[in-house]
Amino acid sequence: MKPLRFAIFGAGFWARVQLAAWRECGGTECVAIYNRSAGKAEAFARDMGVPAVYDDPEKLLREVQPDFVDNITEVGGHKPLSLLCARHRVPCICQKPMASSMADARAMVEAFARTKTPFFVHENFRWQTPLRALIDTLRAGTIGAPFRARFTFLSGFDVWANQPALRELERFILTDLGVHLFDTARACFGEASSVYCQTHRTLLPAVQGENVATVLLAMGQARTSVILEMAYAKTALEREIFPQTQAFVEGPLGSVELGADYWLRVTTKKGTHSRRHAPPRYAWADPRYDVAQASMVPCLRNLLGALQGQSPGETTGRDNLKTLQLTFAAYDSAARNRVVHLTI
Ligand code: 89V
Repeated sequence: MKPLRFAIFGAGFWARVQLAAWRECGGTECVAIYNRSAGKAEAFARDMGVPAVYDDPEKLLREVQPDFVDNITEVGGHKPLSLLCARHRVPCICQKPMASSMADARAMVEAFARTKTPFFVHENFRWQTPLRALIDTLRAGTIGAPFRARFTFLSGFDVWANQPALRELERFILTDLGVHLFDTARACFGEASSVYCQTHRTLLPAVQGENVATVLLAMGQARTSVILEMAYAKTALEREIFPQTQAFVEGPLGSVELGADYWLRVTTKKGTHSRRHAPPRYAWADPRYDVAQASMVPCLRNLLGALQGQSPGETTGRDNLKTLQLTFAAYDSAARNRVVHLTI
């Protein structure tokens, strides 16, 4: 099969590793880069071996006619650049979070639907090696229909060093990290029928948005009680394990624990079975972001299969509306200190 020719929008921290992950997958060729600052795009093209540089995205689409675009800009670029792709009928993968409001996200999904153009969201947590092992274990029914689950992501890691724009976001942890956990919980348990959330801002004035959030959801047919704990905070932690998620899921037939260092422990009446699900180590990945950056490879493989028409993509724009709906419902709940009910 001929490699798909694609263009990257955005030349920041994630764009560099994402291009390396595309090359790891094979089957594509990056033919152009757009960034609103031409200097940054030129440096990217030089360092990463990309042949064409643009500071005008429309000109790129007209001249290069890529098979698809990977939109790896900050959230402010997601809506205008995705809509531009839809207008040109160029399939697009948009970085998470898809949009900063539900109305924007719906407008984006509808624009691609109207033009019958594929649209996906790059949502990679559900592709992390240990989280995929957890999802597979739950889907296999090993512990029965779970009645309760807890996902924990607590870290003092300086995420702002590589992504300074995150400091200015009015809404921070639920849109940057929460979307990943909502999406993973959906992959594990199905759709949510209610959300309750509390947030804290403990890093003001350096970080504008909420950096601590606790969410309680009722999910799926079993109305599983799902607790999401997240913090980028100066909590004194005995052990920093960024960017690992820990989880504990209870069901009528047993429990599954995802602990530090990728250990999955499945306990049933037969006893406890422990297995380590470490991510592959890639030379191009920043070791401090190991499990997160390694997950881009299976995530992109899944989206590439969909772009080639070979298999369904898991994280379509339309599917991702449900992840965003939870995210915005959580903000709504936190603002009004009330449970928000959703129709599944
Ligand atoms: O994907 C992300 O949003 C990254 C993380 C380290 C959480 O994976 O910031």
